[in-house]
Amino acid sequence: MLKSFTTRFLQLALDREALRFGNFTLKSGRESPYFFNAGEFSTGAAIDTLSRCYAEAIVDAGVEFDMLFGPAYKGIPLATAVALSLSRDHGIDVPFAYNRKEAKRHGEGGVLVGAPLAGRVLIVDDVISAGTSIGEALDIIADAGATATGVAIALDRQERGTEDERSAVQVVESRGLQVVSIASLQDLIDWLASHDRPPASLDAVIGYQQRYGA
Ligand code: OMP
Repeated sequence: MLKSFTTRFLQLALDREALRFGNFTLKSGRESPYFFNAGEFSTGAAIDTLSRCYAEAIVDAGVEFDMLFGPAYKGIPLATAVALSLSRDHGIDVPFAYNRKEAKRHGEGGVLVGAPLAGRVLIVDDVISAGTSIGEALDIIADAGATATGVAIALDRQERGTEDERSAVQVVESRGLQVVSIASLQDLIDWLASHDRPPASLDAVIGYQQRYGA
């Protein structure tokens, strides 16, 4: 049974064309029949619904954290909006921070913006495929002397790492971090299959899961 935040998120992703079907080359070099682009949640209403789904998934998972961190670039609006939703909808008011990709040499300087990184940090990002992006965020948090406690993502593509049989999420979990996702590839497949007329792309997505799924 899919959770309400999962189906609301998948419907929104489809409506906004944040979820597309076709032929896409991923960061890992794999050819994928689907692609998730969190940059398409680019209206007030869309980011409102999306951040509510993140906040519900985080609360549902019971993950414990002291603050949020949004890795540049896509994690920045996500962490900001999720902090807002956690406070407004769940009474959980936590600080948030994010990084710059280029260190600033004037003014306040540095690569970190927002609250000081401290305590248990929950990373908010868009998607995990093979897991390279998340490693950079873990390094930033460790360098600041804080502890990464988990990662909240919209979509877990549930793919094997390029050098590992386990999924990237499983590798992250083996490092002691809790991973919270609004939806997984399996959720996407189940949800598409539950439609009266499943899209033709469903077969290609299942084929991709068989080939690269963890
Ligand atoms: P990994 O670093 O391999 O986990 O891939 C995560 C990154 O891949 C994301 O931060 C995106 O830059 C990109 N990506 C998507 O945004 N959506 C997808 O559906 C797939 C990818 C990807 O290239 O794997």
